[in-house]
Amino acid sequence: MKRLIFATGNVNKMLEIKEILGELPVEILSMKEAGIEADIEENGSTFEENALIKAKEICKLAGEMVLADDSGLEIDYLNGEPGIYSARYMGEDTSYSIKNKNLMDRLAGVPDEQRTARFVCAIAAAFPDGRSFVVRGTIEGMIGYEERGKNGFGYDPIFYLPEKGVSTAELSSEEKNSISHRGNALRKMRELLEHEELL
Ligand code: ITT
Repeated sequence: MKRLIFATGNVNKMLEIKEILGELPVEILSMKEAGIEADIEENGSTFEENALIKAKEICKLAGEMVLADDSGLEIDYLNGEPGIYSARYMGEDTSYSIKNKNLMDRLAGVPDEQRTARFVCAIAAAFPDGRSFVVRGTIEGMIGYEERGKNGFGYDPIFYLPEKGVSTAELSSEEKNSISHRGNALRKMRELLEHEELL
């Protein structure tokens, strides 16, 4: 079976990725499982650039097909913050309960219609022959007034889906994957790879 290395150090992302790409006829490995250790500087200015940087650098080290995810939360009232800095917002080691509370504090008094936000996910693929591809998936929602739910990770407890009346941390992993930014981007990437006969 072909191998596919996913260039992420985020275990929660990796769980979602394995669930979504699970039925593909490839063996999906995390960097750790592939025995690759690297700390890549994400110095691009868009999600797409950062995903491509991660995929290409790990592809050079691995010598085989690599996929990478760069994702984050864009809050319209905060001009798109934390955006590509979502993991680094308030420091990588700061807990998400503190980050989530801080974002809700910055939106104190802001009415529902101005609390719009989206999760964005760029997925890049890089091949040893130099070819690369990148796709984007999004999910629209709003920032809530309290943390709700224990599933998911990161900013999920404050990201609400108004039409469902729940946060993405209240969804099961199947429900989240079927509508999420990462699910949407991974399904696009899967179609692209199948169409290009790269799997
Ligand atoms: P890798 O670079 O190793 O993949 P990372 O966690 O540093 O891991 P990113 O740079 O892509 O990944 O940052 C993504 C951050 O955006 C992530 O740490 C969360 O804070 C947030 N995020 C992305 N997808 C999310 C999701 O589905 N639910 C909640 N928060 C999410």
